[in-house]
Amino acid sequence: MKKIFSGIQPSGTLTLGNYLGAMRQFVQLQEDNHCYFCIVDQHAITVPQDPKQLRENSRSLAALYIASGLDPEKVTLFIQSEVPAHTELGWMLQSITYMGELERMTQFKDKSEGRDAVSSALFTYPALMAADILLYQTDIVPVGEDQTQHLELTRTVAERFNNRFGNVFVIPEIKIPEVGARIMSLQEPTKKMSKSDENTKSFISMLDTPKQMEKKIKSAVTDSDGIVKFDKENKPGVSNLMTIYASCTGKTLEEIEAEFEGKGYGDFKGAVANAVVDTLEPIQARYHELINSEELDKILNNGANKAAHFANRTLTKAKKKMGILRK
Ligand code: ATP
Ligand code: LTN
Repeated sequence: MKKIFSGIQPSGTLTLGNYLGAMRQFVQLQEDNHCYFCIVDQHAITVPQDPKQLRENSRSLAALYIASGLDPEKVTLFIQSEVPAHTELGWMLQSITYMGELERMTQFKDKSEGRDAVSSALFTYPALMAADILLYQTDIVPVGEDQTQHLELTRTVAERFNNRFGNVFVIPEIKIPEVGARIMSLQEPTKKMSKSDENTKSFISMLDTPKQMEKKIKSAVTDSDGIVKFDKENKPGVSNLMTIYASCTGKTLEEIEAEFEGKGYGDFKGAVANAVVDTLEPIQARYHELINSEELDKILNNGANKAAHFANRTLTKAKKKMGILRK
């Protein structure tokens, strides 16, 4: 069995992008792998968060993981801050990660742009992400395409540690879905759909009502051609809606082009909206059953205990090699 690790930030309600790019892969992987899925609240606080909202978002994210089909008997689901090994190893890895490497991270550049005060944690964020992954001797990290650069850095840092201090870490591989690895904003289709976007019309939240979803898709930016054709360069808006439709229905891009030949964007958008609602509605129903249940707390407590047990073993090995344990 392979080890799988992935994390999602509780920085808002998950979007359709998070679901199609990341979460949906998790559900498939749980069947024949050892899976660890984490709510990375310490990554979320690298930009300002309202404390009450953050607590709610973490709980809501846990409920969404389960509602999307993760079986708590099969996977270990936990909150990052409840397993202190993450920040401990994160600090150790910061000491072998270089400023130049962190300066090249595009997520840091995007998130720091235009802010007056940028936290030092936002800058060192990738070292904590590397710790998340490496603590579990992870073989595969399922993520959306935007995380490729962070994964490369994780591999570099793991190799550097192993070479300098002796073999401790498995070098992980990235896994990106074939369709849906990068869902774009509905309002600016050259930018990725993001849950922390100020313009709520730019994303579909996994908890939007069917009416809201329909409204957002109907007002998605397209072009004036009126032709449903996949062309990312010249028709980014239509291509994004086609990707969403393909991901939700399993149809190929060619099948979609044929289906809407001679029809306008009105029909097309209506079909996309129906497909999205059909995908998210069953998840929402399970979510509402779970969100206030004690079962959710039990799952998270159990998850943190299981994760800590495994993580501490790797942490101790790494500390010994680095010379920061007395014996
Ligand atoms: P934020 O907007 O707060 O930065 P985010 O939604 O971009 O958050 P995360 O919560 O950290 O990012 O992402 C969780 C997972 O969802 C990651 O694997 C990421 O690659 C994936 N993901 C995020 N946005 C998209 C998207 N637009 N399309 C596909 N996958 C995505
Ligand atoms: N950096 C990721 C979130 C994240 C993550 C991880 C993903 C933190 N730790 C470990 C995979 C594995 C993001 O911004 N989407």
